Amino acid sequence: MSDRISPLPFLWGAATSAHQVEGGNVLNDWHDWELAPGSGCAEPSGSACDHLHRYPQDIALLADLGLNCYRFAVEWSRIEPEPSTYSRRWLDHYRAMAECCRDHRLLPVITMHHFTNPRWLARGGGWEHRQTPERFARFCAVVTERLGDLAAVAITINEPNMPALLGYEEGVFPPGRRDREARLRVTEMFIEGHRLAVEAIREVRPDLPVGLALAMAEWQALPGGEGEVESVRRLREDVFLEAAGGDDFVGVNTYTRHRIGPQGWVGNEAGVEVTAAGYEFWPEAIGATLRRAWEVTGGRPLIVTESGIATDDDRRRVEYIDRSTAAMRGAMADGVDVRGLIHWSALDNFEWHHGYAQRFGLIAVDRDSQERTVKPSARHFAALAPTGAR
Ligand code: IFM
Repeated sequence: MSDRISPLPFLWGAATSAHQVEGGNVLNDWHDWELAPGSGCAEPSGSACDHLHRYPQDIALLADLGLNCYRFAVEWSRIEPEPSTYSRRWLDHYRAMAECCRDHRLLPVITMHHFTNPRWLARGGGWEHRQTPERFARFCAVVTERLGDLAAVAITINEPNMPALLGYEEGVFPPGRRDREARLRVTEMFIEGHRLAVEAIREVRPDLPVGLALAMAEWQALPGGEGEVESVRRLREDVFLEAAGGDDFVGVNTYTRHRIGPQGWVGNEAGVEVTAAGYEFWPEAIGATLRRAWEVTGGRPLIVTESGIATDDDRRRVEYIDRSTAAMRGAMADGVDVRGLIHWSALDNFEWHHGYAQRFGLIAVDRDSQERTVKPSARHFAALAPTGAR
């Protein structure tokens, strides 16, 4: 298999996704979901971080910190507002973002799909429709044709396991279904969409490293919970890791651990600190998830494509960064092939159905003025970059 990833330096950067930061993103299923009565969304995304207009400033801030990459997503619904009609204006916009990264010596890590779907696609059956994987691959080809020459890394689908679970079985993401069979079908469709997208991207740019980013947790079995861990992990993670075997890398998104007993998840452990996202402060999950991804994929190169913490106490973010970085380095010392660490998130942003209350950013964003303030944790994270990363 060709080694497309080794020419890159060790990636050290920060991430966002289109819908969470751009603002005015009104052509997709998430916009409709935010406004739907009974969806359970805390608030609409609205103008988000106005990154649509302020990306030059944001990219400059990340570059000034000394990071070497910026992971951002293109918004499918802007680029393909009607089936097979591709918007030159929006392709140019994302090309300009990638150019801006390059001008600032940041490598663009580009995500093709981060949770949102064009409205027309969602209304026509979304990821249950048999043509969706193919349509998605075509979209990826169009994006790669327009800006693939500037991209350093392409991520096909961010966390396909999350919309499958939260949108089709737990009903808190669009389309709000509670149907396990639908989740199983959609899981297969996401895997197919990823596979076709890898082929489509490689056809346009054969040397561009491409993979998916998976939401992973450290799963700990309590006595009697071993079988349950296997079964939960199978559908949530392993099927996707197995499907990623031929990719250039596997992206690991990792935040916390879950303890599992014979009846399933047992909740947070008393006495363990809980983050503003409601789960345990458990930075060491990064080591466990990297080892697991390494084992299941038979040793594919890995990139931590997301890791971070929701907190209003930036000192807790500093500790999270120190401990998670140490855990990642521990896995590397044991031979796990890790090629980068991308912090979630660059900016305080829209945290889906939870709204703006959970702040994951290295850079604070004032919700009224849109003023940016670099947090001490941002400088702390940047200072940990391996020598030669820039
Ligand atoms: O904000 C999300 C992101 O969109 C996907 N991964 C987890 C993050 C924090 O919850």
